[in-house]
This record gives sequence, C-alpha cells and structure tokens, in this order.
Amino acid sequence: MLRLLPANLTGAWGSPALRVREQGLMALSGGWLGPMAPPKCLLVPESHRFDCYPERRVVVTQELCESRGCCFIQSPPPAEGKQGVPWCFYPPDFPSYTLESLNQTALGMVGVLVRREKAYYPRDIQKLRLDVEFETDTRLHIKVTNPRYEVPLDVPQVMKRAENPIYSLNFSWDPFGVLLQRKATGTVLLNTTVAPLIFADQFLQISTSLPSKFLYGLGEHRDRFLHSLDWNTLTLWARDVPPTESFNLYGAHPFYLLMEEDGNAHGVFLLNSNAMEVVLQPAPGLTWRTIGGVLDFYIFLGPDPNMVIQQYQQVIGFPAMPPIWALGFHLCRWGYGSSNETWQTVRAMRNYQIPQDAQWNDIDYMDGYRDFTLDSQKFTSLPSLVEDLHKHGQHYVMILDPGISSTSPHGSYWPFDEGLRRGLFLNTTKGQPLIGQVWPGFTAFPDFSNPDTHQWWLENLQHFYSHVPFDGLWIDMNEPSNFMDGSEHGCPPGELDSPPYTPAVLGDSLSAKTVCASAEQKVSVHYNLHNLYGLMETKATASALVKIRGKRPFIISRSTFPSQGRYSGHWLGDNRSQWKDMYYSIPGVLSFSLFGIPLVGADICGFSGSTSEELCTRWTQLGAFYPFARNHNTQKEKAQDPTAFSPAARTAMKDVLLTRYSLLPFLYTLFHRAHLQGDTVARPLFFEFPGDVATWELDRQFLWGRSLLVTPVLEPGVDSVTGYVPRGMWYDFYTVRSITLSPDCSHPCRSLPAQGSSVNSSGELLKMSAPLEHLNLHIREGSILPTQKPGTTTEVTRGNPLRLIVALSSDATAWGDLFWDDGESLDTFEKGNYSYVMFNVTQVGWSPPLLLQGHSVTKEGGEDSVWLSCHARVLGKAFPSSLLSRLYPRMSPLSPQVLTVSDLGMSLSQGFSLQWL
Ligand code: MIG
Repeated sequence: MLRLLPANLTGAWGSPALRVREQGLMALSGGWLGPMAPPKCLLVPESHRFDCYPERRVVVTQELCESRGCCFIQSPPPAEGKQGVPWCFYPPDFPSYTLESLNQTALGMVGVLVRREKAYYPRDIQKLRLDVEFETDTRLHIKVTNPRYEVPLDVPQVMKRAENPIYSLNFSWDPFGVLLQRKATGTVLLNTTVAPLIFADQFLQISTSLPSKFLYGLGEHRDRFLHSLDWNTLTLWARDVPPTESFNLYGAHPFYLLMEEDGNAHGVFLLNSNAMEVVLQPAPGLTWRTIGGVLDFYIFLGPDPNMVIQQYQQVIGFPAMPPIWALGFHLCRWGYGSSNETWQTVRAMRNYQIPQDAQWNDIDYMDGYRDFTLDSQKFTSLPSLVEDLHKHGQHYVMILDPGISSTSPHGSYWPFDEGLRRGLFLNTTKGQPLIGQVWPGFTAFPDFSNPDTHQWWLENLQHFYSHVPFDGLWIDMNEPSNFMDGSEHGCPPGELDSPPYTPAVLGDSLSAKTVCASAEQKVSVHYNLHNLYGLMETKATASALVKIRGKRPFIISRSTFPSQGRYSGHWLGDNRSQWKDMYYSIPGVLSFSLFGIPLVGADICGFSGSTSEELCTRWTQLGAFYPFARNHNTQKEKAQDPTAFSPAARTAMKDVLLTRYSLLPFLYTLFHRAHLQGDTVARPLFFEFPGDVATWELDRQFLWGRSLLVTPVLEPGVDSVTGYVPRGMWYDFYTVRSITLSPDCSHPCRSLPAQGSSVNSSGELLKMSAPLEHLNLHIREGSILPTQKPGTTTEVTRGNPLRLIVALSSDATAWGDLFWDDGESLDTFEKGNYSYVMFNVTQVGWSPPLLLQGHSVTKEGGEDSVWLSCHARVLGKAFPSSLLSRLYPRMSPLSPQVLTVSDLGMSLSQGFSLQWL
C-alpha cells in the first residue's frame, strides 16, 4: 500500500498522493534515478524523500541503506556547504506503528500504538500510548509516550474538553498517522503519514507535511527570520559558540510558527529537552528527530500569528514584568581594568548627559574569576561605585558563571566546600563531582535540578550582596560551557555519551565543550537535562533575587529553554563588530519574541572584533530599539561606549537613546501586555499585516507593538535606506516631535506640520533618507503613543509629564493605552497597584467633532500617587473627507494636520475626555 494514500482516508488525502505519482514519473525522465531502484522508490519525488540514513559520519552506500529496508537513489551532489536530497529514504511501505485501539476520554482520546516489525535502532519500543486532549478551541495536545523521562515543566492542567474546536483531527490506523485540519479552510496542518514513526529508546522520529514554506522559530540559531526549507537541518543542543550559521547555539526552542498560504497561522511545540534535530525539506515537510524523552506536542491554531504566540505562552507561561530600569540603556564591557575605570565611564556618560540606567561588570571583578568573590585590589571601590549609582537612580549588574572553582585551598572558598558537603554538584557515573574547566580553572557544576542547590545559591548571593548590593544578574556560560570536552577525564564509554545516533551537533559529540551527558543530576541524567541547565539556574537566581531584594528580579541569561521568559531576558551572545552581525540581530530578536522572551537584544556595536564609528552609530540606533538595550564589548578591544567617539557620533547616539527614553511609557506598556497576555514587544511586520504576503519575509525592519515601525540602516556608506511600508498612513516620528507649541495656543488649535517623511503607503518599498544621525521611525495611523520628555535615567523620565501622540486613521479614530505603576514592586498588576488607561479618539455622531478620551480602569486601591500632566498631539486628517463632502460639499479635503493640546492636567486614576471642533 502506498503510504501517502492510506486506504481509509479520502478527500484531502487523495490528491497529494496523485501529485506525488505524477512528480515521480517526471523525476524518472530527469535521469537521476538509479536503474535498479524498485518502482515503489521511483514513486517518491525528491522533495518528499524523508531521510532514512541521517548519520553523518558514514558514507551511505546502497548496501547500508538497503540493510535498513530503505530506498537508495543517488541525486546530484548539493552545492558546497549545503545539504542535498537524501540518497537513502523511506519507501512508502516502510513498517511503522499501527493504531490498535482508540477510546474516548473526558478530554479527548486514548489509544494504543503497536509496532510489529522492529525498525533499525536499538531498543525499539513496540507498544506506545497515545493521548489526545482537546484542550481549548484553539489548542490541541497530542502525546505519544511510554513510561520514561519527561520534561519537568509545569504546564496548564485542563479540566474540560474544548467545545467548539476550530480544528478537526483524524487518524490513519495502519500505518498510524495524524491528520490535522483547520476546519474553516480545510487546510491540512499536519499529516504524519509521509514517513514512518520511529520510537526507540534513543531515537524518536516523526515527520509531517507542511501547508506552506513560511516557517519561523526553532531556535536558537543564527539564520534569516524565515527559515529555508531547502534541506535545512536545525540542531537544538545548548552550546557555547559565537553565533554561526547552521550551528546549534546557546538555547533550545522546539517551537515553530507557520503562516498558511491564506494568512492564517498555526504553531507547533514539541515539549522535549533532549538533543534534537529538526529537518526542513521542500515538500514542504518537517521531521522532528530527538534522542530521548517522549513526543509531547502542543498545536496552536491561532488563527492569526499574534494569537498563536499568545496560545504558546498560555502553555509555557507569560513573561515576567521587568523592572522599569531594565528598559533603560545598559553599559558593559569585558576588560574594565578596575572599578575605578568602570566608574570613569559612568562619569563620562553623565558628563555628556547620555542616558544610562545600569552599569555592568564582567568577570574582571572577581578574585581569580571565582563566583561570589571580589578582586580586592582592582575592585576595592566597587561598593562605593554601586552606592554612587544608586544615588543617581542607576543600577548595577554583574556577571555570574555556574562553574565553581574546585581547587581553592580547603577552607578558603565556601561555595565549593559547602556545595561539596551538601552534595550539590553534578556527579560522574562513579558518584564523584564532575570536574571541568572554566574561567577559574578546574570547576564543579551546581546541579540546579536539586532544590537544595537553590538554597546554597541564595546563601552565596546573600553573602556577596552584603558587600556589593547588586540590582540584577547576568548569568553566562550556562549551557553549561566547559573548556574541556566532558570532564577532566573525558567521558565514560556508554550509550549516553555515545548514543546510537548523535544529532548534528557542533563538534560531533554531545560532550563537546560541555559536561558529559552521563553526568548525574538529581532529577535525571544530564543527557536529558542539558538543554534545561540555563533555565534551572535562572529559576534559582530569580527566586534568590526576590528573596534578597524583595523587588522584581532582573536577569539576563545566555542559555534558555521554553518558559524562560517567566524568569529572565536573553542576549544573543558573542556576535562580532560586523555589519552582517548587526543584521542578524533582528531575526534573533524577533525569534525570541516568538519564544516568549520579549526582553532580548544583541551586544550593541558588536562584541568581538573592532567596531567603527559608523557601525557603532548605526548599531546604537538599531539597538536603541532592542527591547533589551546593552552595549557590550570583549576584552582588549578599544572602548566602544558612546563617550568614546567623536562629538558628532556621540551626539547621534545620545539623541537616539533619548528617543528611546521618550518612548518609555509606550515600551513599558508593551511589556505589560506581554506579561498579561503574551503580546510581542519587538514584532515582525507580518504579525500586524498577515494578509500582506510581502511582509512575511521581512527581517530588516520590525515594529514596537502594533504601531511604531523601525527601519534601521544595516549597511556602510549609505545615506538612505529602502524599507517596506505596509498599506496605510505612517507619520514620521520626528516631524511630530519637532512641532513646537506656539505660546498663545493654549487651547485646541491647529498648526501645519513641518515637512517630514510621513507617507500614505499603498503597501510598497520606499526609499527613506537616512543620514548618519537619523533613524527612520514611523507611527502607524490609528494609534496613540504615550511618551514622556526623556531624562538620562528612567527614574527621571518617569517623573516627567506624559505626552500623547495621537495618529489619526483615515476615518479619524485612534487608540492606545498606558500601564503605569511604581516600576519595581512585585506583582503590581496581580495586586492591583497600578494605573491603566485606554485612550481613544472617536467621531461623535455624524458631526465633525472628535472626542479624545482616557478611560481609566484602575482598580480600587490602585496607584493613586501616579499623577502625570498630559499633553496631546493629534496627527492626521482630523475629518474624513467622505464625511466632509457630505456635510460641506464645497470644501476640499483637509491636508494632514497636527493638533496640539497642552497640559491636560489629568490624573491617571480619573480619566478625562476632550472634545474639539
Ligand atoms: O568565555 O565573561 O558571552 O558576553 O563577556 C567567554 C566573558 C565568557 C562569554 C559571554 C561574553 C562575556 C565573556 N563570556
């Protein structure tokens, strides 16, 4: 029987198979089919060949391939550095599982899957349990298990079966397969009969067809935002390496978002923490290949991309609300020679009045690079520096690595002695602490899966805090990184360190630049927990920070896993001071928006290598719009903070940072929406314009929320930039800003705008002027942005009057909102200690007057102390021309105009309304 045409399925199932047949015959005439290949193999077109021999270290011969029962057909070798069509692939009748029974349960179904013929990996599991839960109308949970390791992540427990799911689920019984369709359109979202299901102890694989080639997510990688499906393997295994195309990097996010051809979107999350590959192929098709755990899928039906990401975060958890100072500008470098040198930079920044909220230190502050110690010579003044920062409303963040020095004389280094005494480190298979090497020399690695380790971590932090009252933590090297492969003694033989199949990890070994997979941890072996190491360290760190400071924790972590956003942000690691690295930061930031980690950014001006004034200026302009904005530099490179450059460059950097600070209330409110319901902060354009296919590939621009378009320059030596401007009116941000209030204009009055690059776009590429000191920012019609006069810290800024920018749509409406609280207390939203205002402009009846209203929904006991005087600036055609022509037939449409209202003198907890003619 032809796998692609299961007998018990008709309709949508039939037609792809017919297509397959035709293409197969076409391929036959192409001449690349081996003459010996059996007819069933010839039927499989190249794009539909699912790899039966993914092992990389083996040259696949016909003999090896056929010993697995697969088809062998050579195709043209791929271009250098590319993967090609697999030569060894599954025939349509390759043995798979059969669905033996299927019974209704309260939430869905439970079934039994049986494999009669063994596949080719050891310890093939013959009987599996299938659980299906119709969790919500837009979320489906499908799990294939037998009792074994599962990811220890709290996921929502559903009590009631969804009543009106927008999806329909069918099964193929023999071979077993899942067919998932979107009811409204009939689009087949998943069809897993395209290749066999394999479920062996250390090799689990399931493939599916995809309804389009527009696939995003699957991190952490350095790639375009939109992945290529041209035989592209993405490996997920936490790894310390400067971001390089096609390598596994610091974090693991087995989640993809897919745009269907008609603009609907869905997402798929595989809750699995083992080393994994995801293979993308042009069918379009996708294969999940993991070497442990279970197949635990959540599918999100959207139907729009924003909703998919919200639904994903309903499962993994919504991101933490950051303290407001986290949204200021951060300055860091590796290689400040001393605390005084660090202090110098802070003073220089203040001197030039360049905004800065936090000063950071890298490992330089430590004594011998050991955690929780302070270099008593070079960093003597650190406590005073921190005190000075606090006096200026600024904050201090320092780095912390997980590796704990194991060679300090006994009795001289409490963290190791005590960790050893309490048994808190990763152990070798022989039950001894596993010793690797990191910055301090030989180190042991805390087992953060053990709750006792959290207590010890807290005690260490408390101790250090009593000397240096830090405000946040930067947790690095937590893949965990190890300068040795495995341990000081390598790794023992065995199937954890040398599994039957090793995914395409950098270094070809699971223990490359990390600890042995066989290392023992409290919850399971490191083999299973490796991708969770950073997340578990982050949880320990977040709870310690809360206990120590009693305020919202601020953490930036290098290694991440789904649900990370609940505890920390992320930076994109060791980029280089090169233009292409600057570009890659945009797909990087946008991908982490999808992963539910909105607080993300790349090292502004580049980490390694030497930046240039031009690059650093452009990068600061882009970086001012990273949700997390930090300039960081490697050791031994010349300074690249804003004060290190010419007056012109310095001023350009200062200006764009002030622009960021002026948008603080807007940005803070976006983070509130992320925390509340999983909205993205840095947002891909297609999230707002899913019906406009031209936006689906864009990753050189992005939005803040729904309404601020950022179009950075990403190339040297240019004074313009071409960007896509979606359909509608977009107002030039600076034109708005540059309108000055005429003093005699204290009540509603109109004035014409200065000439700016506001544009009424038909959905087109536009060339924008971009001299070196200019970042293009455009405000979308229909939006209201709360802003403030910027200060050089968020503390100063947040005390300044609120200003509304009202960008009217063509039908003279607009809306926006503001979330405001004290900026640092825990759970202000949950406790009701905040103000929330919805701003609205509406047309009053059928007459020209417009009404701007602020509706406060602040709860009883809300933040009453928040009082901001308010200015409003209204942009656009105040009157719709259609209406005007009806009411005033002889009047021509008004030109765009700007209306300024000063000092509304409102309290946020009261609301207001303002009407004008
Ligand atoms: O082995 O702490 O990604 O930001 O400056 C390098 C020194 C260790 C890697 C981090 C980088 C940091 C550096 N760290």
